[in-house]
Amino acid sequence: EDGLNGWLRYAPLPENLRPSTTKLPSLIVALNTTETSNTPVSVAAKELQAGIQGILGTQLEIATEATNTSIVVGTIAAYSDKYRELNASLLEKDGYWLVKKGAKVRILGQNERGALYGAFEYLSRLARGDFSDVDIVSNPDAPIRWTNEWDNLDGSIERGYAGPSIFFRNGGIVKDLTRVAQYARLLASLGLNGIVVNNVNAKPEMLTEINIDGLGRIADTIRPYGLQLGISLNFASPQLLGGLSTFDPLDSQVVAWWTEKTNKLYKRVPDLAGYLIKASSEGQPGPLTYNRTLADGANLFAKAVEPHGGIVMFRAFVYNHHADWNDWKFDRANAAVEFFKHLDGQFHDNVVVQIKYGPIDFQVREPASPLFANIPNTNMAIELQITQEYLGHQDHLVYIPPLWKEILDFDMRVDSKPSLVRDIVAGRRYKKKLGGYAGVVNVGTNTTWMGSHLALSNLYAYGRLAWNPTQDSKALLEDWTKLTFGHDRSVLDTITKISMESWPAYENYTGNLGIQTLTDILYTHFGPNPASQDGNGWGQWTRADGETIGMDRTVKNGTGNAGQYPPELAAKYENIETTPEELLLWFHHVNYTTRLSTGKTVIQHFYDAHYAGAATAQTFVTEWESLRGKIDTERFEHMLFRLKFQAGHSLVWRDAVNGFYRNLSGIPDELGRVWNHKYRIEAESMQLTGYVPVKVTPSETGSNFT
Ligand code: BDP
Repeated sequence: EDGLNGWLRYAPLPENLRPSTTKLPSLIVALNTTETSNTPVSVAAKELQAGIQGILGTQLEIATEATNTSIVVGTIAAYSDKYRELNASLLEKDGYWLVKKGAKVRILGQNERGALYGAFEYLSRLARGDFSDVDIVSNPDAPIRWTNEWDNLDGSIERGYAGPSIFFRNGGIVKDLTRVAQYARLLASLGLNGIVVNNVNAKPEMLTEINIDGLGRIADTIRPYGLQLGISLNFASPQLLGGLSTFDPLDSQVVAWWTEKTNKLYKRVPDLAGYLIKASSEGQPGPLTYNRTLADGANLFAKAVEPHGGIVMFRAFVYNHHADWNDWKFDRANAAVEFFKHLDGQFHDNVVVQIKYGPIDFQVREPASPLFANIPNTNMAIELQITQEYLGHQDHLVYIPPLWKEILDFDMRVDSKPSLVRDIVAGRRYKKKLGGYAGVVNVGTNTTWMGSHLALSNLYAYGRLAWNPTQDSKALLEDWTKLTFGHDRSVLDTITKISMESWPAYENYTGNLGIQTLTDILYTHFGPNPASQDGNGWGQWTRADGETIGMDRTVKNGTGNAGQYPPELAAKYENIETTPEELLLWFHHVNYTTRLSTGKTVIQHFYDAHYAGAATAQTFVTEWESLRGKIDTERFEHMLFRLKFQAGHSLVWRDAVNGFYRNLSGIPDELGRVWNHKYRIEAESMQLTGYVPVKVTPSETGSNFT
C-alpha cells in the first residue's frame, strides 16, 4: 500500500459486509459511448467495472442493452424512464440522479461529468459496505470547484512537501502524464472540476508555443475526468515574453498581445477554464505599476477569455510587504478591503475575486476575511490551503476541515441578515452566477501525493465540502478512513480521534488566543520563531513587548480592522468583553497579566496551552502504535515515523514559545515547569561528523537556549 490510489483503492469488502449475490447488478450499460470513447461516461463505466471487481470480486461486462439487473450510466438526456422529466428538472449543472433498487442501478448526470460523479458516489457506497436502496438527486453547491497547484516550470513546487511536480520538469511539461491522469481521477471522485496547474507566482515562459502545446496535453489528459485546465499568468508577460515596452493593461498593444495569446491557447485547449492572476502582490507585477486599478487588470483578461466562455480568478491577496512596522495604525489585515471595496461593481461578469479565508494568510486561527462582506456586487470564491504551509508541512498531523467549517459556517451579518460565508461564495447570498472554491493542494510525485498518508484526508474533505459545504467534517473523515484503511473499528476510531484532536493541539502548541502560528515567517514557515513575526513587512505582527501582547485592531485605538466588518460584528470585535477568546490577541493588545474567563492570566494560558497541545501530540504515537498489525506495514511505519517526529517537534515548539515569552515578560510559570525534556539529547553533547554548529534565532528555538 503505497498510497497511490488514495481513497479509491477498491479493496475487497470483508465477508460480513457483503450482500447476498442475488441483489447484485450483472451488467454495466454506458449511454452515449462507443468502445473507443474516452469521455467521462466511458471513464465512469470502466471505473464501475474495476471498482466492483475490486470490492466484490465480480467481473461485470459492459453491454448496450439495459435490464432490470444492470447499472445504467450516462446523461439523463440519453435515458428514457417515466421519472426522467421530474428528475431532469431537479438537476443542475454537473449534478446527478442516483437511483438504486435492488440490482437495478441508474446513474444519470445532468451532463457527462455529473454521470461520472454519480458513479464515484455509488462506488464509494459499495466500498463502505453500504448496499441500501437510494433515490437521490445531488447538485454541487457552487460552479467553481478547483485546485490550485503552485508548481513551477523547473519541476519545483512552492510550499510543496511531496517531491517534484507531476506536471513540469526542466522548463516544460513532462512527457509521461500518467500521474496527472491518476490525480485527475482522484479529484473527479470528489466532484472537483478544475485544476490551475502552475504557481500563482507565474513565469511568462508558461506561454511559449511549446509549453502551450504541453498544456494542451495536460488538458487532454484531465478532460475525460471532467476536469478543465486553468493557468496562472504573469502580468508582465507582454514585456517579458512578448518584447513590448510595457505591460500597462490599458495599452492597446498589450490588449492585442493578450488577445492573441488567449486565442492561441483556446485553439489548443477549447475548454480552457480560464486564468488565475496574482497581481501587484509580494513583488509580482500588476496594474498598480501603471496606476491602473486592480479591476483594470482583471478586466483585461476577462475581455480576452469572454468570447471563449472562460473566467478569470483574480486574487485578493494584495498587501504592502514594505509596510513600516513602527506605524501602529497600519494593518496588513486591512489590505484586501482597502484594495477591493471601492472597486465593487467594476469587475466584468466573468471575473471572480478569490479570497483567502482569513485577512492575513492561512494561519492556524483567523476570523473570516471581512472582504466577503464588502463586495456584494462582485463574484467571490474562497481560497483554502490543503498543503500545510503554516500547519507543519505534512510532518504534523493536522486535519484542517474543522477550521474551514468554522469559516464557511460563519455568519457575516451583512445588512443584519443571515450571510454565511458558504452562501456568499456559492453566489446565493448576493444572487451571483459565479463563485466557489479554490484549494491550494501542491501534490508531488511522492506516491503518497502529499508526503503523508494521513494528510490526504484534507484533500478528500476539501473536495467533498466544495460540493456540499454543509457536510460534517467528522463524518467526512470517517468516510475517508474507511475507504483508505478499511473497516476495522479500532482503526476507524483511532484515526478519527487523533485527527479530530489535531487542529486544536496544533493551535495550542504553535500560537493560541488568536496570536496566529508563531512560526518562522521569513523563510521556511516551519518550526517556532515567535521573534520573526515582528519588525518586518511579511510578518503577522504580535506587538509583543515586556508587558503587553496582541494587535489592537479596534476602531477606537487601533488599526480599525474591526470596523471593516458589518455593524453587528464590528461592535462585537471592538469590545474586548464580547470578542471570542480564541481571537483575543487578534483584535486586542493586552497585558500578559490580563485575566481570561477561566481566571488564568494570558501568559499562564500560553504556558498551559503549549503544554496541553504538546501532551496531546505525544498521545498520537501511542494511539497509532495500538494499530500495529491492523494496518499494512508500509503505511503503518510511514505514519509512525511522522507522528513520532510531530511528538518531538511539538516539545520543541512548546519550549521555544514558552521560553521566549517567559524571557520577554519575566513572568515565571506558576507551575514552575522547566522546559528541558529529560529525554532530549542536546546538540552540544552529540558528536557528528560533517556538521557545523550554527547559532539559531531566537535562541529559545535551540535546545538549552543556544
Ligand atoms: C504565502 C506563501 C507564498 C505564496 C503566497 C500567495 O508563503 O509562497 O506565494 O502566500 O498565496 O503564504 O501568493
